Amino acid sequence: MADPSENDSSLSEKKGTPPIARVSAKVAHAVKRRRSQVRDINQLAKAILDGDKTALSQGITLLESTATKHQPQAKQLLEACLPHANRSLRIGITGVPGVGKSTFIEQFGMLLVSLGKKVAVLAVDPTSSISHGSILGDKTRMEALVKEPNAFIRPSASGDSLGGVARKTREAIILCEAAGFDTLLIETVGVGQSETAVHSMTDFFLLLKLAGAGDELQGIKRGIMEMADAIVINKADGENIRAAKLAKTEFNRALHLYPPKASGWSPKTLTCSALKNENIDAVWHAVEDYFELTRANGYFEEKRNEQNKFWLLQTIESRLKREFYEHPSVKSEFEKQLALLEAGETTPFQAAETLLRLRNSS
Ligand SMILES: Nc1nc2c(ncn2[C@@H]2O[C@H](COP(=O)(O)OP(=O)(O)OP(=O)(O)O)[C@@H](O)[C@H]2O)c(=O)[nH]1
Ligand SMILES: [Mg+2]
Repeated sequence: MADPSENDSSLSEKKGTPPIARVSAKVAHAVKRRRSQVRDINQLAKAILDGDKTALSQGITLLESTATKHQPQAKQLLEACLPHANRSLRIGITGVPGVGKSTFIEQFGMLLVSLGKKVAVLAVDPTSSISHGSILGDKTRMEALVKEPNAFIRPSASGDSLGGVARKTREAIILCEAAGFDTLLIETVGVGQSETAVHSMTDFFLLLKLAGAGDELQGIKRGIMEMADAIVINKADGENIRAAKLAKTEFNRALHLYPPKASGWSPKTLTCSALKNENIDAVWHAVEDYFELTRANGYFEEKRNEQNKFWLLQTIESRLKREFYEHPSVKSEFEKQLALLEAGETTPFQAAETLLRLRNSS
């Protein structure tokens, strides 16, 4: 006979009806909790699909959570939103600090909203774990956009690695699309590898530049020039107009030296003034032309497929890595192997082999 306390559960409360199965109170509690979580997540997903911005924020916060207990919920939310994703134009915007990204996004976003678009602004900023997200402080610089019902602005996820931050932004894209945002602006500051990460999750890559004193091409990373679908020289106003025009010519010339892009698109060079709200529409027209071309020639889909493949591999790699380092046997053996290595009693390869075998053995 089982311990009567085992029946002390909500599933066997009813007198007269025999319990279908004996369920311990602990298990019943866990089942109940899971059910309520499932319901909550379903509700959250539904609110997101209804375009509720508060729910969208909550959803992204859940995705960003590093707590183990949130992982299944985050996964469930993503799965609920995934069938409704993939429907937006994703535009990456990069440029060095001070180039005018926030000012530009404010104007560009407002233009898009006026054209009937629903605009979401996200960021990949590997430095944001220290500064708590540049967009957050920036919300003052996006005063009008912040107030727009058809705009959503989210500061960068924090994280200890660019890969982690980028993955979270990538997942936030899915939620924004499910919430009906059809134009996504993904900002990153031009440092480190973050441009590559943003490039791997966007359809169009826009590089904001400043006109200098004839040294426009100096200090610009070749890889970034190659990624750019448009180079926009900002702050083309006042005394700066002439220099901006010169810079435009110079960039244009430089771009012609690169081999043709797989997209069939020739990158455009433009000037604008985000501050004065001048020529912002020309930038949008270039983006529109790009989408028209790449949708017609199939490159749009091709690139998305490539990106999906990339993210599949990235996800597998990061999961395998985490599981490996969190494996109890690996954890306990790791320090020992390090000590052996330092003492010259093993080689890096041998130590790796030992640790990897531990992971496989269970
Ligand atoms: N003259 C002029 N100033 C501009 C223009 N766009 C931005 N600015 C000014 O440049 C400064 C930096 O602009 P931000 O929009 O904050 O630049 P950012 O690229 O977002 O900078 P970080 O967030 O630090 O990376 C601000 O003082 C803006 O007012 C422009 O088109 N013309
Ligand atoms: Mg900014």
